[in-house]
Amino acid sequence: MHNAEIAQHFDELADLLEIQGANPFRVRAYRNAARIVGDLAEQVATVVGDPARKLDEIPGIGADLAAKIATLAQTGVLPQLEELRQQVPLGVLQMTRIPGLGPKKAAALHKELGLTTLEQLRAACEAGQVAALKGFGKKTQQAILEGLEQVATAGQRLLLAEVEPVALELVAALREVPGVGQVEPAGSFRRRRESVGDLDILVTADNSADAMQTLADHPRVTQVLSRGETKMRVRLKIGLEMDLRVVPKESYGAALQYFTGSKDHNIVMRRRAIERGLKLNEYGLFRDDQPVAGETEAGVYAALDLPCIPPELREGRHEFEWAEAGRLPRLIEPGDVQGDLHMHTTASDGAASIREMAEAALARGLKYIAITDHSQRVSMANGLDATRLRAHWREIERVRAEVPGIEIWKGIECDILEDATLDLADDVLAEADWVVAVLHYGLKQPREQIMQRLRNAIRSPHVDAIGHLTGRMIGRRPGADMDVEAVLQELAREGKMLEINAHPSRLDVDDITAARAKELGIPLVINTDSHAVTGFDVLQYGVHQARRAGLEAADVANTLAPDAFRQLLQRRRPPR
Ligand code: DGT
Ligand code: CA
Ligand code: CA
Repeated sequence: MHNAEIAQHFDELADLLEIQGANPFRVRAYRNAARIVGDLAEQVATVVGDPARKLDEIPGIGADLAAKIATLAQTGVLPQLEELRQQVPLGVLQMTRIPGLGPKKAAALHKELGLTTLEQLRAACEAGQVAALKGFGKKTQQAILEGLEQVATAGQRLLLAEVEPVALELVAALREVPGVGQVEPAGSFRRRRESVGDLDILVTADNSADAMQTLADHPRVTQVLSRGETKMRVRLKIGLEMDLRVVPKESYGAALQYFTGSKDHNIVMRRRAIERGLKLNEYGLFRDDQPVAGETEAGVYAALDLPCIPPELREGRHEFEWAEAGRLPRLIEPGDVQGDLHMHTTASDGAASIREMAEAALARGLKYIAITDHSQRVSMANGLDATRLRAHWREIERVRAEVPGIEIWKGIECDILEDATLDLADDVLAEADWVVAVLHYGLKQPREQIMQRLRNAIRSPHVDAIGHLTGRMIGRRPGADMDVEAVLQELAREGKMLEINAHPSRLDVDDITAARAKELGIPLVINTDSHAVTGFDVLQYGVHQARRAGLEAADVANTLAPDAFRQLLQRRRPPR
């Protein structure tokens, strides 16, 4: 069982417990467990199977959690979860997936109105029963109706990071099949979109039967939905469907190009072919039925007078215009990043000490980090008040001597409060090396209030950057309502930086906003928001998002060496 699946089990456990009104600390413990396991690079199931290893050696995993993980990995089930599933109707759990409807509200709907399915919920909304409930009202009822619509049409997209381990495993299995040549994931997965609607894998083989049989028999596959000569569709255990396409070697490049998409990108490709008297399809590029290109993807692009456009840019946005002008960006790569400016320690809700985080960052080749624990408002995460923060910073100064080779900056993730003030006083913030300001609470405030909060934060002389701007959770919760363009204008005017939070369920800001920020000359910073030493692994997802935005290393401030970054920061800071 993969980490992502184990994490899903713990998340469901937390949801179900919360619906039942369990102790919030217990609920939180499982949410943390889900995050810790989900963030791990190493597969915990492997550790379970290794007699020389112990699960509770992994930071953040205690004895109780270790036992549960072992049970899950060995038996595939968690008895406690099975029991809770019996007690809470599935429909009530599904209600918690509706944007704006958390476990508490879902529990109320169940308890007060006896609702057990989404259908019943819709009917109750339409009958006005939900609006009449205490704590709901007309607005909430309308929001639920819209949310129901969203859930129905959204299908089941999974996060890229959830799909990735399974995709790589399937690719590896297919590569083992005799007679199979190339194996490559295509579609949104290859374009590194933040979520994947279905997985597309392409293989070359003279004979498709063995590859198809391997997939049909694979433990990650639950059901074969259809099977033809060259195409097979299966359902994966993680709850996603997958297309396997088998193509001959001479069509590989054309097929890879075609099935990588996006559709919008391919429309332009086909038009370019027609303009040149050619025909482009998944079999190749043809002139009067004679192949002109098709074996390699680069060959297809070259025949259409284009450089091979990186998959992350193939969204039919600016990539052709850039390619035509010879201005395709040299996209940033994970190895370009030298610093990480958003992370937590045991001082707030992280699992590792300052020293452990610094050593882990150093081991990954980083040259500087900012420790940014939570500020006091986030009491659930043990946020720091001025006194604790100053003590924490003194501790950072002490640890600096213990971990040479990496700069450790005194930072803070400072909440922008609901009343648009900052969570810590100016004299405290003034002592920080790095302040990242964020919205955590009141994300549903009206747009004007959200804008007021952001404007105040950006205008504070002590704030260096805005972190996870919108507060969205991909597929689970929309971000705060804001005028993104006005926020960017404000950032540009005030000379502040903007974070691309690399956590796979945040990826905030998204690619479109990051691209616009680049146009406005706003320096971006890609941060992992690590809560454990393994949290650094998500950096790649932030880099993918940056690549989709067309960013080069020069657009991302934390690709700078420590001195250069510090200078940039000083230059941009207003006199205090
Ligand atoms: P997804 O699965 O929603 O995350 O997004 P994609 O881009 O992987 O979309 P998918 O799986 O429907 O199709 C894979 C690629 O196949 C798509 O990016 C472009 C290519 N394609 C080209 N023409 C068509 C078409 O007419 N229909 C479909 N379904 N795909 C097409
Ligand atoms: Ca797809
Ligand atoms: Ca597909």
